[in-house]
Amino acid sequence: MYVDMVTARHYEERLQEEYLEGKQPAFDISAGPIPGELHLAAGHEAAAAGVCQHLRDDDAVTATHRPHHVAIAKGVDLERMTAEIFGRETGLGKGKGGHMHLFDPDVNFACSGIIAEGCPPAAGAGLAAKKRNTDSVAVAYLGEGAIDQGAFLESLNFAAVHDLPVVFVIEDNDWAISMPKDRVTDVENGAQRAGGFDMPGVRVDHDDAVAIYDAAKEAIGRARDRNGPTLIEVQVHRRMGHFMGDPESYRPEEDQEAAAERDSIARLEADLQSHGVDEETIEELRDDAHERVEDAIDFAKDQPEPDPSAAHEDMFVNPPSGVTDTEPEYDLAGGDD
Ligand SMILES: Cc1ncc(C[n+]2csc(CCOP(=O)(O)OP(=O)(O)O)c2C)c(N)n1
Ligand SMILES: [Mg+2]
Repeated sequence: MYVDMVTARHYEERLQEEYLEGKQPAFDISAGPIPGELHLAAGHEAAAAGVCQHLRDDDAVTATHRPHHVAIAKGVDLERMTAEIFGRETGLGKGKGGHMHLFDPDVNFACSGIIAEGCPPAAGAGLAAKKRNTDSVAVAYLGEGAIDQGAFLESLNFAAVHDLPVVFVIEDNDWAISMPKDRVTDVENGAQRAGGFDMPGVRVDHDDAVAIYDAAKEAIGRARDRNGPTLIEVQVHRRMGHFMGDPESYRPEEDQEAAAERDSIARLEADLQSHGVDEETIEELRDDAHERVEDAIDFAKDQPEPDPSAAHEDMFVNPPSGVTDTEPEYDLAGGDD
């Protein structure tokens, strides 16, 4: 868990630096080595590491618009993921999806820029596992800002009614862009939503990786044993802006300071030390993680950009005529249309 967490933290800090290159002084979102929006997840690492530790490659995970920590913990190929974020041809989506649309079929990982969008596909993956009679499970991540979305509530219902092996994980960072949680919902915590669907709902109040690990162990075990879905809410902290370039003028300074103080990585380090892991070992793990991140960034920067002529490739199964010269791979309709 520690390795996943320090990898993810260093990754976000390095992307923050890379992203700003060329975008200033006037903020130009398309300039620099990382084009487009960028949502960083520093402060969310424990929610990824504690849950994904229990998962196998055949288990499915759908993450949010803030996906890197979860992708890292799920074992997504870091070099191809970074190439995707840098918009390069060898990226997971040939450089055309960007940081919010990372797909790695080798480890069954996907994410989306549409909030709560990962919930229905996770329920679908759970249904597929059930129909195929395997013991794989699916995990859907969402933010606390998405707990009133229809896609989430319908997926909870579907998973409950069909007893699907799905775990829903709400990352509660108190903010949905500039909107504080208590202005959009009256429930004290998102895990209460579970009651309406007669499924277990658990809240972990601190971004304590070990507590999250324990809660996830039970929920994922329940799903694997075919005992139905669980909803977990985890308190995390947004250490950075909603997206890169967010001036956070809406956010009280104390809130920012509190997020910086409650550091799940420092907490886990202290835990490791109290269990006899020495500082030298911790440093080694951290250095190796940092090196892996640097290698992935170097790799990405070396990769070619996609040829503009590829812009329309891979968009349609059966491209309308004139959209692309490439022959359709499939003929699902079995006819001309
Ligand atoms: C369906 C939908 N509505 C609105 C948006 C715009 N949007 C992007 S992120 C966001 C807030 C998300 O907050 P939360 O779910 O708490 O996740 P966080 O950003 O805090 O991780 C919104 C409203 C969107 N992407 N999708
Ligand atoms: Mg939020």
